[in-house]
Amino acid sequence: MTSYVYRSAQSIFNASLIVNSVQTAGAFVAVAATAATFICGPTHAQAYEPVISAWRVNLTGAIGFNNLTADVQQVRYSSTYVYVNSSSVPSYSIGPWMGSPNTVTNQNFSFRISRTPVVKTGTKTPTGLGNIGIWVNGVGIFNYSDGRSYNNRNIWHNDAIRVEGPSFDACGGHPSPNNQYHNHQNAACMFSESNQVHSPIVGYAFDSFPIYGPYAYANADGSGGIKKMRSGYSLRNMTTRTTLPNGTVLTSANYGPAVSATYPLGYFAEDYAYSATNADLDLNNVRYCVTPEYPNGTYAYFVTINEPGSPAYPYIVGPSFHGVVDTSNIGGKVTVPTGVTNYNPIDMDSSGTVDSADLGRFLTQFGTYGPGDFSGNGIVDSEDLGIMLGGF
Ligand SMILES: [Ca+2]
Ligand SMILES: [Ca+2]
Repeated sequence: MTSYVYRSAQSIFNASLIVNSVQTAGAFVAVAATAATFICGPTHAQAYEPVISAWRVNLTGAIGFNNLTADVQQVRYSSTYVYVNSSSVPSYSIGPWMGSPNTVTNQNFSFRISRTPVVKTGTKTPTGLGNIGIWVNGVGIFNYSDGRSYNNRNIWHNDAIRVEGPSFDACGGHPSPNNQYHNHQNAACMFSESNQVHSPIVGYAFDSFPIYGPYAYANADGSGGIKKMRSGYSLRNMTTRTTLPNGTVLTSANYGPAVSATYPLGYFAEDYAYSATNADLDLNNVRYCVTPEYPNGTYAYFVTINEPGSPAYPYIVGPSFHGVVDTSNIGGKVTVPTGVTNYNPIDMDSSGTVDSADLGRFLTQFGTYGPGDFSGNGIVDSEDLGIMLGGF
């Protein structure tokens, strides 16, 4: 049986040398699927943990905006951390950014994500300015804020989606003053959303908990089909800004502007109030639940939307982190220690070689989104098969 598998894989490999059209690659899948059915017995090697395999490593030399190297350049891991190097430039087309004087440059980021995230007890840590996490393609995630507040009093905080929204491109991103491309909301071009299947892991926050796209299992135990995760926040019913969402009555010096065409409801984060009624997620856009990648359950953030193209506050992560934040990620220049192991996305079962067992895992993802999307176009397809076969 083993030798049969070997020959099957070898014949697929040989065939790949002869033809490489997409149409023919489709035929490969049929052949490869046949091969996969002959793989017998359990594979002893384990799939990578999602925190290692979720990243979109650039295996094709893909370039993004201004010919900059795109996506994640390298993923390495130790027993405690996963280290991610990226440019913060996606491989999909970005821009223009109306009215923005900034451009996009390679940020040469180095971040680390813990393999064992820890829940923060007591008062949670607010998400700050700058990166609060990273998408799986290495692009930085910012929180709801644009860093400004009404009259600089740090009471009524501008909502970046409302205030900076005109400078966002069609992918919901724009560059910061230091020319870092980032999103305050769903990275709409990173993959195709489907309301029929559980969304993939789209990033990790700097407390090392995963971030999922908008659609998840209806119930936290994995039952009930698929539904869009509902934020608990909604706009407050008010015409003046004299109280905070928790009911605190402000002194007049700390009033915000009355609701108007210039300052419509939603202009400030404090225009929203949280209610657990009908919400799927907690104050920080988190719930503990079963996901495809974490069948035993995990705390997870969800990108929240009203509908595609319409983000819902608090959008991604926050206003505070659920877990203990790794402050070493501030600035994005984490030093990678010696003795770390390089992650090879094609060796899907982490056995050390690319072989038929990897092909079997790959085929289970075909036509979906997952770690087998080596090309980074959002779907596991024949191009990815070619990349895998090239590594045999
Ligand atoms: Ca392998
Ligand atoms: Ca692909």
